[in-house]
Formats: sequence, C-alpha cells, structure tokens
Amino acid sequence: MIENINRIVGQEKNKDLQHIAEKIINNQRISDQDGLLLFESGGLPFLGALANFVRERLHGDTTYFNRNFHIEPTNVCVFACKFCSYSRLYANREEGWELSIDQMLDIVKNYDGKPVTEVHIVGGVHPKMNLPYFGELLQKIKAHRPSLHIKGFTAVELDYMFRKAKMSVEEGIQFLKNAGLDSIPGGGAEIFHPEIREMISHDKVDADGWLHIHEAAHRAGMHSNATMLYGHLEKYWHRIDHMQRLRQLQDRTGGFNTFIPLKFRNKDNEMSHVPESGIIEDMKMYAVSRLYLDNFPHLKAYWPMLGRQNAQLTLSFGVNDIDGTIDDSTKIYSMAGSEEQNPSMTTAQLVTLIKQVKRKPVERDTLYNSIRDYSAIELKEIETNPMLN
Ligand code: V47
Ligand code: SF4
Repeated sequence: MIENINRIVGQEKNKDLQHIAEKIINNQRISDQDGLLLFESGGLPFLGALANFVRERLHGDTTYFNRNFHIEPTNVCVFACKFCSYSRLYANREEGWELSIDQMLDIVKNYDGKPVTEVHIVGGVHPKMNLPYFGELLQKIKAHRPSLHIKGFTAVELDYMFRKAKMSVEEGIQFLKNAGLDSIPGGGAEIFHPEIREMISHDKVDADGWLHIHEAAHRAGMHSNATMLYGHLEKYWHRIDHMQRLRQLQDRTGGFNTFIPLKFRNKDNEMSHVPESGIIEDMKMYAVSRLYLDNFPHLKAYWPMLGRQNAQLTLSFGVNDIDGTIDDSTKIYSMAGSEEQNPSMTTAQLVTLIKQVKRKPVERDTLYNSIRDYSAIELKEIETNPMLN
C-alpha cells in the first residue's frame, strides 16, 4: 500500500500537492490552505489514491452498513429553505402530512421481530409537535422496544423545540435523553458560512446554534453526525470553512461519529435553476473530506441522494460507510429528485453492492460496534434467512 501511494505522489508534478500528500502519509494534519489547494488543483486519481490510503489505514476494507428504518413525523415546516423540495409551509399544511404518536408507534411495531437496530426520526419543523410531544413518542418507543437505538431530530428541529419550551439547549438535550433519545443525526448543517446560509436557508438556526446543540449533546454523553449540503452556490472555501468548524468542535469533544456530504439535488425546489454537481466533483468532495477531517472516524455516502452506483464508487474515494437499509415509505428523498422513489435496500442488496467492489461488508449498530461480518456468508443464505435479510 505504502509503495503504491509513494509512487502516485512521486508522479505528482505540483510540489505543493506533493508536500500535502507527504503530510497525510505521515499522519500530520493538513491546513485549511492545503484543503483548498486539494479542491482547486488535485486531480481525481491523486485525491482518490490518498483518500483510499487514509480509508484503508483507518478501516482496511471494512465497509459498514446498518439495518434501520426512518420515521418522518411531518413534512410541514415553519422554515423556508430554498433547496427543500419536501416541506410544506405551515400556512399550506393541508397539503402535507402530520403523524400522530400512535401512527408513529405503529410504524415501529411493523418492525417487531425484524432485526433492525436503529430508527432515524427526522422531519419538518411543526409548531404543534413540541418537546412534550416528542418526549412522549420517545418514551413509548423505548417502552415498546428498549434495545432500538433512537437517532432523532436535527439541530434545526431541536433548536426550535427548545426555544418554544423555553429551555436551555443543555436542559432540552437532557430532557430528550431521559425520554429515550440516543443520538442526533447530522442534518440541518447545510453550509455554515453566513454568506451562503443567508441565501439558501436564512431563517433557521445558524452555524453557532447548530454547533452548540451538537456540543451539548456530546457533553451529555451522546454521539452525533455532521452533514454538509454541497454542490450548489458555495465555493470551495465555504466547504473548507464548514469542515474547519466541525474539525474544531471534534477536537474539543470527540463526539462526532461520521461526516456525510449530501449532494444537492435540484428537483422541484426554489433552486431548480442551479445545476447539480457531476460525478467528478462528487468524488472530489468525498476524497477531500476524508483527507481534511482527520479526527472524524467515519465517512458516509448516503446512497438515496447519490444513487447506488455512485455510492459504490465512493468506496474507493475515502468512504467506509453506506448508511443502511433505510426503508423510507414517505417522501423526503424522492421529492428532492434523488435516484430513489421510496428508498429501501435489502441486506442482500447492500452486501452485494459492497462485495462487488471487493470490500468487506460489516453490519454495525449506530455507534459503529460490529454486529456481523458478511464477507463469508453466501448470498443465498442471506436471502433466505429472515434474520440476515
Ligand atoms: O439537512 C434537503 C438535506 C438533510 C435536499 O445523520 C437535501 O445519519 C440534497 O441530514 N438535495 C436531512 N439534500 C437528511 C440528513 C441525514 C440523512 C441521512 C443520514 C443522516 C445521519 C442524516 O437533507 C437536510 C438537507 O441538508 N436535503 N433537501 C436536496 N434538495
Ligand atoms: Fe424545513 Fe428542513 Fe426543509 Fe428547511 S430543509 S424547509 S428546515 S424541512
């Protein structure tokens, strides 16, 4: 591996890029300027080789997935993000959906006896779905299935809930943790820099608010993820600025599990005139984030937004996690023009995707504890054994 990477670095004509590569090989942190140069001048084979080197140093061939399902309580939202194809403004709420606690519990009960380990709860920001409402939901889910990990509510939803309940961030986090919340997903981060944030999502929690909520969750002993919505109006330096804020917080708390770059999709939203990024740009995004975010253990490709084949390709550009079975019967992703209508993959399909590119499929739980190594299990056995598929 080291000979291979040294050869590729040796062939690089740009001395500055060579110097950055040496830092990476020697396990030294790269600077913001280095990150920017990688975006601006790094060729795809060079970036891919380096990102893959780092990925294999951290995880070998192991590629994680989990068995999860999503609940979207509502698509009614008080905010008006321009890239959002999913939400309906509160004024037009009859066009949207609002699930009752019993309806959401029924979704959980549909998975009784099935070997899922996580429920991911995420949706719009509905003024009537407040902190006590979600506290009750969490308690009821935990009472029904205590071992199910609940990853729920973006910092945007949390910020709104806490402010409405007149609680501090710390009090609000503790309240939800006591009710059964286990960890926090990475949504709502978009692009932190105000120059872009003002243009695409001016009215929701700002960068400092988002980071404060994640810091409070980490300090309360919870883990969380971080996302970045890329490939629209932002410049490379905005991406570096975004990742720099995350890297700094991670240095302080160590509470982030995974970074998830989310490719902007332009269907049916107020940014439909903005072209989507191409595959080269997508792979660059994954590779540079793997190289820059040296303190993030995992890098995830979210296949419903990226498409299955492109997600497969990211496994050679730094990614070591392709999320999960997802099983999303509602519309958050299809409405944004993702590749998938009702995204869901069986375990057999996920395992095949990973094996096709000669990686090792490992089922994980939300906190990246390994549950099962699928590399030696025959596809037929996975397809026919209900505990495996
Ligand atoms: O914050 C909305 C994004 C996010 C579009 O933590 C869009 O494990 C692309 O954060 N094009 C919510 N993206 C989803 C999210 C997430 C998903 C999967 C796993 C995890 C995790 C987190 O979806 C929003 C926003 O950035 N989004 N509209 C769009 N048109
Ligand atoms: Fe609401 Fe989230 Fe859509 Fe923004 S991205 S409008 S906060 S649902």
